[in-house]
Amino acid sequence: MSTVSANTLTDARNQALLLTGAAGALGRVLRLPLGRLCGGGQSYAALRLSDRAALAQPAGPHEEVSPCDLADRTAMEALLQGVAAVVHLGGVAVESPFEPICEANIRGVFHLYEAARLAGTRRIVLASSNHTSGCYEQGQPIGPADLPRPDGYYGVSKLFAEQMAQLYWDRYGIESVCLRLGTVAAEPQDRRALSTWLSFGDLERLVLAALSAKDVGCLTAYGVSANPARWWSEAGWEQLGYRPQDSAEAWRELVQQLGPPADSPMARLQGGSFLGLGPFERQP
Ligand code: 15L
Repeated sequence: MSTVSANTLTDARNQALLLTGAAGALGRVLRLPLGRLCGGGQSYAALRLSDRAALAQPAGPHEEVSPCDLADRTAMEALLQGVAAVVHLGGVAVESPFEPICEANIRGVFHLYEAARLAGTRRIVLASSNHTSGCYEQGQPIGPADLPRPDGYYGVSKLFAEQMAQLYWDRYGIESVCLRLGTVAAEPQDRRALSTWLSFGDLERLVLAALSAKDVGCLTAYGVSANPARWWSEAGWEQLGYRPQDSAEAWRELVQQLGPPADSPMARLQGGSFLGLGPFERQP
């Protein structure tokens, strides 16, 4: 597949970096660091912020606010115009009934990749999730090459997104980095998070690495801090240049007793509390 030429790199400086889900918890963390890549001769001309919900802060210098519903194909095509790269955080972020997941995470990702293809967007950094493999036992080491074992519709939708990323790389040369994020939070809150925690600082390092690494093609990596108790492999980190700097271990004494009862699937399986959600459909 083609690599980015010097010409197209020049073009990126006249184009926008798009952040979807900008009003959400992760969007609020990433807005500032992504903004530093934009304007004043930086990598991109502007940071385009998009969400269905209103943003807490109005647009600053080199920021554009473009509200958009992922389920609206026409609006998505307009949103991607002039966009060189995307950090896609938008969509449903928790286990939910199928219909809203279908609209935002399945139809929405189709709209995103189609709009990116039409606009000539070159790279998408996708917030995938550890819930693609949430039915593995806690403690079992796994990596992106292992068989997916989603723990719900949300996990399935993230696997759909990862496969769309592969398809649009293989067929159309759009690069993607699919980040199977762990528990992004200011601090670990329970025993599971001693393994799954991704600090805000490491999230920032990971996303910036995923945007700037050369020739990634289509790459999937887990997103987790340097927790000694983590279950997920480092596969892909070297290629991205991601080196986590934080560790959940400092919170062990405080949180190791916190969590669901030991005999429940929520304590046994990697997906944690998501295993306690659903089925949402009619009972037999
Ligand atoms: C996720 O993918 C979710 O978006 C987030 O709400 C957390 O539940 C996180 O995973 C996690 O597994 O802790």
